[in-house]
Amino acid sequence: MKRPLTALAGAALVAASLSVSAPATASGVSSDDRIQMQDDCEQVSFEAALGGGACGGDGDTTFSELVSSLLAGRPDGKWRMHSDDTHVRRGHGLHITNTGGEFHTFTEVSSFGPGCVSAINDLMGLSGAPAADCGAAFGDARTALPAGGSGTLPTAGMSVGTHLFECMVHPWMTARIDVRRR
Ligand SMILES: [Cu+2]
Repeated sequence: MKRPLTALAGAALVAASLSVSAPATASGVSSDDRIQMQDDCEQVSFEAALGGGACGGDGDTTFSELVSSLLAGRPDGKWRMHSDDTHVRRGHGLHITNTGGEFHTFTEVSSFGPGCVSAINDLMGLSGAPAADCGAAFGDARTALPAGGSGTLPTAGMSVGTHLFECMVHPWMTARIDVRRR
């Protein structure tokens, strides 16, 4: 477990550094469609494995339980993108809130694939290039969010049709959003 833990700690450091520049809360426009990035990290075990700041939530799933779920090929479903509605009217914003305890991203990808944390990819048996550019994904303050963070992704420039989004830390956290003309 040495190598995965080390790489995961690296991801936690990325998260910690990003939390310094946490984005401002969105304007709260009521027409925005809302998406929650959720997890269930248990703080003591996650921070023992990954370092302080890795889990700011009050979840119940221990670090080893999460790792076991990945190794078993059944990634824990409490790490997920939750949306009340999977379509958005073009022009409305996608209001994204990280209600979990870990750092997550809501990154558009052309197809679902590996994330940016090689240890997690390895645990899941994912190989190949990340599904999105990692620097851009982690650098987008609208969608790369520490625990409690929120941001708004505008849809005015998006094409009508289905768009795929993925957390570039936890690649099983995915969403399909249907952008509609009206
Ligand atoms: Cu995530």
